[in-house]
Amino acid sequence: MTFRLSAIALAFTALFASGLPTFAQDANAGHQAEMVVLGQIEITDAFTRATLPNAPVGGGFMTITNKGTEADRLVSASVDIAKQAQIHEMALEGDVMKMRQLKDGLEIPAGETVVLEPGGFHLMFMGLSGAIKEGDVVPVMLTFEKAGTVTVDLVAGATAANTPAHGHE
Ligand SMILES: [Cu+2]
Repeated sequence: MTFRLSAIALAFTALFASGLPTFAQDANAGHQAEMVVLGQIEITDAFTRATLPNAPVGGGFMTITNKGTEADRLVSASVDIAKQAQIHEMALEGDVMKMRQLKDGLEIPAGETVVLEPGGFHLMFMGLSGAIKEGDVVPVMLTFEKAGTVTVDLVAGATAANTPAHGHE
């Protein structure tokens, strides 16, 4: 499949490209990501990616499961290393990959699992104060509408630009 991408979309794609199924495991190698439990919410496989020097943005990824019988919603996130953390989705519109902020947050339906991953839902750290280096641990504070607030450590894996060719060309 060929995607037509603008230069900006291409830069984001480099950061969030999918097609790296082993990445989450690699990111957590030697630092087994613990499950974070907050009420009925369970968070696993949290990771970020190293950024190139002077990169303006970084990404946050994780798996969120709602064990409860009522829907909850991830309404906001914050990190110390960036001016703000936004909740984004990335999706194909036609054959163009677009990303947009979810201003109302991200619903976690009752009894379901929502995955934040490269190429899909993600946290986006806007205005990084410095590069994220591989192996860094980036604490991110997440606020859910019902479950409340919790801090999750994101382990930084390699930057996408350093990984071997993947499925976007
Ligand atoms: Cu984004």
